[in-house]
Amino acid sequence: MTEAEYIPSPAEWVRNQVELYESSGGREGNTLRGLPVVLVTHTGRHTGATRKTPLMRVVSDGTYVLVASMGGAPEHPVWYHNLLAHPEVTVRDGTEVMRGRARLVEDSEERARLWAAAVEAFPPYAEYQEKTERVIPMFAFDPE
Ligand code: F42
Repeated sequence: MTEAEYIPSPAEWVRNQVELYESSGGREGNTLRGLPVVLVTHTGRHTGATRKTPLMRVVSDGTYVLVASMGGAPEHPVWYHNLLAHPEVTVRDGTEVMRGRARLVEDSEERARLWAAAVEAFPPYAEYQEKTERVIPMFAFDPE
């Protein structure tokens, strides 16, 4: 099977973070505002291309939580739609690379628990939720 083409993010700061994170094998470029970041590699729902998205590292009882906050923007980030269409993703956490499925968190109790973990890991998520009318979606990722 041939590998899908990789299309870097159009946002320069994001593209640079992905490049540094990967080229250093996860040893550099792995934080934002001093807090840890993971790198999610996924598939574009229309292009089928490989996409790479850095997100804050949120882990609750071994489950990674992927928070589609996009700074409290009014629309969901594009990667949210990609993950719904193609849930098979890779998560890089520093030097560790894990494959698995991203599952949208829908259960309200689970959501409350994982949201609390997310805000604890990265407090600005709470401000982002206040800034937007959408309910910020989250995916749960359990490594295979
Ligand atoms: N974003 C978050 O939402 N949560 C975080 O915790 C977070 C942390 C973070 C840490 C470091 C960092 O560098 C960035 C961080 N970001 C975080 C920003 C995040 O990495 C994304 O840049 C942001 O969420 C926006 O995601 P996006 O998927 O909307 O990205 C835009 C800029 C983008 O790449 N758009 C592409 C484009 O060309 O416009 C779309 C690419 C794409 O996936 N296309 C699809 C395809 O088929 O290939 C089709 C899209 C469609 O449905 O039409």
